[in-house]
Amino acid sequence: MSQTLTETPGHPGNIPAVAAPALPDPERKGLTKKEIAADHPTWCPGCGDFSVLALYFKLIEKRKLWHEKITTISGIGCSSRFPYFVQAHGVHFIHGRALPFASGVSLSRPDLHVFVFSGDGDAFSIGGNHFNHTARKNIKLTVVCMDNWVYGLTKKQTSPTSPLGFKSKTDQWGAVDYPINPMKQAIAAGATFVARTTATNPNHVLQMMEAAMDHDGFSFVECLSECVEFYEGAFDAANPRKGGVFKEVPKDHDVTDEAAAFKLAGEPFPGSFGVFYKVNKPTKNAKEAEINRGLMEKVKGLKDWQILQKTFDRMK
Ligand SMILES: Cc1ncc(C[n+]2csc(CCOP(=O)(O)OP(=O)(O)O)c2C)c(N)n1
Ligand code: SF4
Ligand SMILES: [Mg+2]
Repeated sequence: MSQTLTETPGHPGNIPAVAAPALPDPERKGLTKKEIAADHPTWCPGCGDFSVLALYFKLIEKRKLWHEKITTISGIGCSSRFPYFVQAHGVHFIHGRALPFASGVSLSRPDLHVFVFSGDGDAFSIGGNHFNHTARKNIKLTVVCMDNWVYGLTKKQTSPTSPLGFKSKTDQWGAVDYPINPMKQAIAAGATFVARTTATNPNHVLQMMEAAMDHDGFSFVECLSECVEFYEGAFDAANPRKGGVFKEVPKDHDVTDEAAAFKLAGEPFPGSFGVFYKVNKPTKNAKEAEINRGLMEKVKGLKDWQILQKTFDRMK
């Protein structure tokens, strides 16, 4: 992966990062899978989501993310059941609204790793607006979209990523609406880290989640995750065990080149897997922290009630 990171024109580069990831403490043991697993997942046997959960546990184990340093947030959907199965802080929030909640957590707690697990419907249908705005604000958090090209939880409706012609309960004669391309959507919205993986390649999923977590900004990972119940075989063409092809992003791809990333995103299915786009840009977290530092400087030495009094005095 090319790592020629650039500063985006027009953005000052002097705003310090505020993200303070948990540092491994040699005195403290990392969590075991038994300690991280909260409940038995209620997904259908064979669902791709199992793999993503197992790899999240692996990531937590590998990076020694203790309970109090991670938060797992989701909306509603089969994929969004995720936080139930993780023994750490987490929220199974409203359908499509995981990102506003996660933004609040990220902005107020820079010491936490904030992960959002969503489905294609949750992220790009009802939550599409939030997706665009969270991305453009470059809020530090990681979104893993478990894309199965269908609404699984509600038993087979067309989703915004369902391909043309897909027969579902809402499109009995086949889908007629052009699908969203999550990778193009993320790049266009302003995400500063955009990657693609598939649940059938565990090492790659872990690699992408780890790289996303380490990115200081809004990171997005599209993870193909098969719904064996309502869209069986959807991703066979990307699975070498089913006669498909798993092709990694070319070694010479420049991850800072937006046009090149767009080109990769436009490849016909199964396309490429890996990091398509990654640039460094000041986060909203850093910018707000800077404003707060300036304001705190102005009221230095004052007690809380005196700060409040000043506010009331200004209103006179
Ligand atoms: C406000 C609201 N609207 C609609 C629903 C019904 N609903 C629940 S999950 C879902 C779609 C799930 O699809 P997706 O996000 O792709 O997740 P999957 O189940 O496929 O993992 C819908 C429409 C809801 N729970 N709340
Ligand atoms: S309905 Fe589909 S997405 Fe939901 S648990 Fe079953 S296989 Fe997974
Ligand atoms: Mg879905």
